[in-house]
Amino acid sequence: MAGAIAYISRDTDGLAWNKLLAEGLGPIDFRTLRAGLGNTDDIEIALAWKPTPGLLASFRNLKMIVSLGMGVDHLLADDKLPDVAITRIMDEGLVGQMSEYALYWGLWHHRDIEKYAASQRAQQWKPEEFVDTIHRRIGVMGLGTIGQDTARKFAALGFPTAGWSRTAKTLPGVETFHGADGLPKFLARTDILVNVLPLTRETRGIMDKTLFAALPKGCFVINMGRGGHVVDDDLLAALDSGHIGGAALDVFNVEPLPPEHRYWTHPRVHITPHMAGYTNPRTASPGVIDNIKALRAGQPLKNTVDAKTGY
Ligand code: NDP
Ligand code: OXD
Repeated sequence: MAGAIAYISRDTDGLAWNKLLAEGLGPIDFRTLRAGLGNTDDIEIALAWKPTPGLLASFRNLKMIVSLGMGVDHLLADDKLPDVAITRIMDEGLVGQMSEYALYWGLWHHRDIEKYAASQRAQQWKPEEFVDTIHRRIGVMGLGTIGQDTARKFAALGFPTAGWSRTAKTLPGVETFHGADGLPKFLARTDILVNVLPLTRETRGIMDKTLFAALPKGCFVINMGRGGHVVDDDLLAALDSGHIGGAALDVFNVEPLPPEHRYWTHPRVHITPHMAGYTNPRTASPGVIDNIKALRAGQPLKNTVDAKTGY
C-alpha cells in the first residue's frame, strides 16, 4: 500500500474524507489526528486545517500538504512548514456558499430589510426610499475563484459590479481594477464592499482608516476574507461616525470572537461565526483525489499554492 494519508483537523473526525478518498483511490491507510497518527514516518500526504505549528515538519516522509480550506494562511503562518508541495482544495460547493453569503447581505442591505423588520415590530406600514439596482454599486476585493463567482452573480442581478485584484483581469460584465493605483478609484465607486482577499503579508490590515475614508459615505462592508484584513478600531470608528453604514463580518482577528469585543453589541455590526463557506468533502474530494494520483504518478499538481505570494 502507498504511504499513509493523515487527516489533520481538530474540527471534524474525517470519516467523510476517508470514505470518499477510498472510493476514488482504492484501499488507503487513512489516519486522523483525533484517533491517533501512529508512526508518522508512514505519512505521505497530510490533509490539514489549522495544524499546530511544527507538526507537519515532524512527518519525515511527507510529500504533499493539502489545505482543507481554500484559504492557506493557516498553513503559511507555520514558520517550520516543510518544503514539500502545497496544494489547496478547490470546492465548487464552498465557492457557491461564499457567493450566497455576499449576495444575502448585499440584498439585505440594498432592500432595507432591517428597517422593515423594525417597522413590523412597531406595527408600521412604512415604505422606505427606493434605490434602483442600477445605482447600487458593488465592489469585490479579490477576484480569485470566489471573488469572480461573487462578482458575476451580483452583475447578473443587474448591480453595477467591479472587482479589484493584484494583477489585471478581464471579466465579462464586471469593471476591473488592479494594484495599488487602482484601489482608490475602485473604492470611490463602491456602495457595498465585499472582501474576499487571501490574507498575505501585503493584504494584512488593508481594511484600515485610509480604505474606509476612500469609500462613499454610508457604504456597507461585507468581510468574508479573513479577520486579519481589518483594523478593528478603524472599522469601529468609521461605523461610530456613520461613514460606514454597516458591516457583516464572518471572520475575525481572534476566533471565536472574544465575549468582550465591541462588535458583539454594535448596532450596525452583524456577526456570523466563520460559516460563510464550509468545506464540503463531496465537492472538494475529486480535486484532491486527482492530485494524489498525480503526485504518485509523478505528474504536475493542480491548485498549487505559491508560498512567496502567500496564496
Ligand atoms: P484566490 O487565491 O483564488 O484569489 C485571490 C484573489 O485575491 C486574486 O484575485 C488575487 O489577485 C487577489 N489578491 C491577492 N493579493 C492581492 C493584493 N495584494 N492586492 C490585490 N489583490 C490581491 O482566492 P479564493 O477566491 O479561492 O479565496 C479568497 C479567500 O477567501 C481565501 O484566501 C480565504 O481567506 C477566504 N475564504 C473564507 C471563507 C469563509 O468561510 N469565510 C471560506 C473560504 C475562503 P490576482 O488575481 O491578481 O492573483
Ligand atoms: C477556508 C475557510 O479558507 O473556510 O476554506 O475559511
